[in-house]
Amino acid sequence: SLTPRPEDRFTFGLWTVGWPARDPFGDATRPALDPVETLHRLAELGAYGVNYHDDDLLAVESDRDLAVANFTKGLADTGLKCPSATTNLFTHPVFKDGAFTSNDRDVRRYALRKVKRNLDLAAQLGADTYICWGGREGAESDAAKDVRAALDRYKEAFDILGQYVLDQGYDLRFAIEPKPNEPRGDILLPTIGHALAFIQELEHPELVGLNPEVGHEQMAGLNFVHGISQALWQGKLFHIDLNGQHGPKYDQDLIFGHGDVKSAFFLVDLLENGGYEGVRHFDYKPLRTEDVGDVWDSAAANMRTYLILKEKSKQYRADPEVQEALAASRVPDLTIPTLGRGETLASLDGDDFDIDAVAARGFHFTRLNQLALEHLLGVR
Ligand code: GLT
Ligand code: MN
Ligand code: MN
Ligand code: MN
Repeated sequence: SLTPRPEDRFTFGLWTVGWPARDPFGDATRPALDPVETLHRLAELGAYGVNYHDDDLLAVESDRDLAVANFTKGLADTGLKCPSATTNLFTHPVFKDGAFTSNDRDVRRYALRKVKRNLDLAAQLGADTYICWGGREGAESDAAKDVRAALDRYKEAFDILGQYVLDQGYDLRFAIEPKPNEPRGDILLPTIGHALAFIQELEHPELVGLNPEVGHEQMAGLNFVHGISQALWQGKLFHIDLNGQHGPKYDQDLIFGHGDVKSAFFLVDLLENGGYEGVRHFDYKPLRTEDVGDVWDSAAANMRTYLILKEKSKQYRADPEVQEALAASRVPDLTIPTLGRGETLASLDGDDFDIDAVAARGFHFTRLNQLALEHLLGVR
């Protein structure tokens, strides 16, 4: 069915629907949303949960304890869950040169303190994933940042915070969210690949994985489905930010599927069949042109699009012609180990191989791609 239900495990950041649409060139076009109202609206739409930045909770109530109490009551009243949380380490001017990697040591110390406080809150709200988007960790000039020192400090931060989580006995894992640029000219850990390599250098690599965002990899010109495949292969897909983007330009945060829809199709196919067990999280922005009512249409559109693509993926896989085309393209053959049981490299010496005949064999990928497209376009 195309009606979202909590079992579908769709979640939204409070800052997504709550974005008042202030951009670098213009003022807000919508009022700030009360997080508690957001909970009720999303629950009505069939969502499973929300996540938040510490500062989002304070959008309309500046007393932190009261804001948290209201939010906790809102979760209980609506039955929504809060599976992940994060700290805002980018809005306040103090973070203008980054947080964990600011050249200013006082800022680095403050950032750790702010995160520690929010790890406590995340644990209290029952979150199991702590997202770390280091949007301000970076530079505009190579003269400004000793990147190797910055990576030392980045590692230091995760080592300290990881140890804190272990010492407190919290059931929390960290998920790093890569992004190549914006707001910094160049951001550290710019892609899935950079972040995966970084994690291996940490004291507790098992506590740290990824929260890749569709648009962020596409801003770097990278194939998101390939990136997610590798994150899954390395056991590091802890969370995902679904949205849309049209190629390398500013971060568009479009509704899921409103960017590269073919990539979105193969992404849903992968998430549904590739062993991903986390929530289906949307990190998008309702267009600045939209009014307060349109915001909820846009939230619903994300979930509906996901469910449509899930349906399409099932039909695609169930189509006998697709199965035949996959076999003709030898897609399933790639799962067969290259050497047989008991074989060694030396076993290959005796292989009889007509290189010209094999080179002449086509892979028939065109047919396969066209079949996928036709399923997506609804003509099959
Ligand atoms: C910020 C960013 C998003 C991240 C958020 C999580 S922060 O809103 O633009 O991509 O997912 O920290
Ligand atoms: Mn984004
Ligand atoms: Mn964003
Ligand atoms: Mn994101």
